[in-house]
This record gives sequence, structure tokens and C-alpha cells, in this order.
Amino acid sequence: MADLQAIADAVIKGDRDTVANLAQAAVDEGVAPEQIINEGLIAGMNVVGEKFKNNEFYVPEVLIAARAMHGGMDIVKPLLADSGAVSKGKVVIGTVKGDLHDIGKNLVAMMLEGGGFDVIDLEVDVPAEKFVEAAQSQSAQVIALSALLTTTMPGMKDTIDALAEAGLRDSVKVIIGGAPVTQNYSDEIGADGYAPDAASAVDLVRSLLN
Ligand code: B1M
Repeated sequence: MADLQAIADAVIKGDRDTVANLAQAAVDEGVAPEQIINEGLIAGMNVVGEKFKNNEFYVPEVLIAARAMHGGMDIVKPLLADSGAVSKGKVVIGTVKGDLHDIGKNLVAMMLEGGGFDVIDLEVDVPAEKFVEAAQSQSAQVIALSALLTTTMPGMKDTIDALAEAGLRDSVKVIIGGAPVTQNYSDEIGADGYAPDAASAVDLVRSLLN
């Protein structure tokens, strides 16, 4: 009998090999890929997110857990298309134009994937037009913008303005984050939400899409 809790525990411990082996065993036993993701991989990352919020885990532990989660995802994801499992939503993420910081953005992306979302990562130094293009071509529900420099934060407003100009502002939610970003700034530029950390970003996307 597949032990999905053991998969979750191995994600929390950051034990990639065990996650991969247990995920493969569950697949071999005929457990639905969606169940392995929800009750094993995502369940584990949810605990990691809580621990990170409570300062029980720090960045390295989260990165190691996310890597372990990917070990399971690599096995289960190819089966999803066949099983008809539905993603919880599509998020396009990137660090805004002029900004090369990607550690926090990567954490947010990994936590979102761990939360069951499809994540399209445009990486760093992403101009507003590229976000617009991706929102269109990917039919994304959420655009997630990261900035670590006060000088690049205006790139967030530029992106929101560009989405509005393209007629997409009503069909896509925009969330923002990064060390210098605040809720006030989010209100000021008309974003749909601000999250102070990666785990909160997952909660925010969940609540915006509900
Ligand atoms: Co840079 N840097 N840096 N840097 N750097 C900062 C940000 C800085 C605060 C350092 C300082 O002066 N004390 C300062 C910014 C000052 C300011 O504008 N307020 C700064 C500067 C000035 C610069 C350069 C201009 C330095 C220079 O060349 N003169 C230059 C700019 C380059 C550029 O981007 N164009 C630069 C370069 C670099 C490196 C390349 C060396 C490197 C980046 C490597 C990389 O990312 N691959 C770097 C680093 C590592 C830092 C610090 C030390 C660490 C940033 C980090 O990764 N933190 C940083 C100082 C600091 O913060 N202590 C600093 C860990 C990460 C997990 O946290 O990114 O905040 P963070 O992400 C968090 C939350 O903010 C949130 O979730 C994450 C996890 O909880 N979050 C989101 C992030 N994005 C989110 C999106 C969301 C929601 C939440 O929704 C979409």
C-alpha cells in the first residue's frame, strides 16, 4: 500500500532519492498521479511553507525540500496529461526589468509548483512586454512579479500598465513581492496583492483564484 505520508515526510526532510523512490512505487501500485502530488508532494511542501513562515526552516532547507519535491514531480508530472489531472491555475513569474536577483523568485516559483500550480518562469530582467506576451500566449491567470531593488520596483507598475493597455488587466491577477516591496506599494500601483514571503505567495494566489 503506497505511503503518501512517507512521501510528504521525505519532502520535508529534503530527501530527494526517497521521494523519487516512493513516488515511483506509488505510481507502480496504480495510485493516481494527482493523489501522489496532493497528498504526498504538496502536503510536504505545505508543511515546509508553514515552517518557513514560523522561522523553523530557513532558505537552504526550503530549497532542499523543493529539490526533493521536484524529484517526485519528475516522475509524476509526465503522467498527469494522460490522467486528465487539472492544474490549480497557471502563474507566469519573473523578476522585473533591470533586476537580476532570482533567489527569492525561485523560492516563490518552487512553492507555487509545490502548491499544485503550473508555473512559467521567465527568469530575470523581464521587460513589461514579455510579461504581457506570456500572459497572452499562456492564458495565465496570475502574473507574479519580483523585485529586490528600489530602482526596479517601477517595473511592476510598468507591467500592470502594459497589461491594461493590452486589455488583459481584468482577466489576469497581478501579485508582487520582494524585500523592498510593501502592501502600500501594492495598493499604490493597483496590484491585486502583495506577499511578504514564498509561502504567503501561495496562500495569496489560492485566495485570488478562489
Ligand atoms: Co543585491 N542587493 N545587488 N545582489 N542583494 C540587495 C537586494 C541589497 C538590499 C543589498 C544591500 O545593499 N544591503 C541592495 C538593494 C538596495 C535597494 O535597492 N534597496 C542590492 C544591490 C544594491 C545590488 C546591486 C546594485 C549591487 C551593485 O552591483 N552595486 C546589484 C544589482 C544587480 C541587478 O539586479 N541589476 C546586486 C547584485 C547582487 C548579486 C548578483 C551579487 C546577488 C544576486 C544573486 C541572485 O539572486 N542570483 C545579490 C544578492 C544575493 C543580494 C542580497 C544579499 C540577498 C538577496 C536574496 O537573495 N535574499 C540582498 C541583501 C539582502 O536582502 N539581505 C541584496 C534571499 C531571498 C530568499 O530573499 O529575495 O527577499 P528575497 O525573497 C523573499 C521575499 O522577498 C519574498 O519571498 C522570498 C522568500 O521568502 N519574495 C516574494 C521575493 N519575490 C517575491 C515575489 C512574490 C512574493 C514574495 O510574489 C510575486
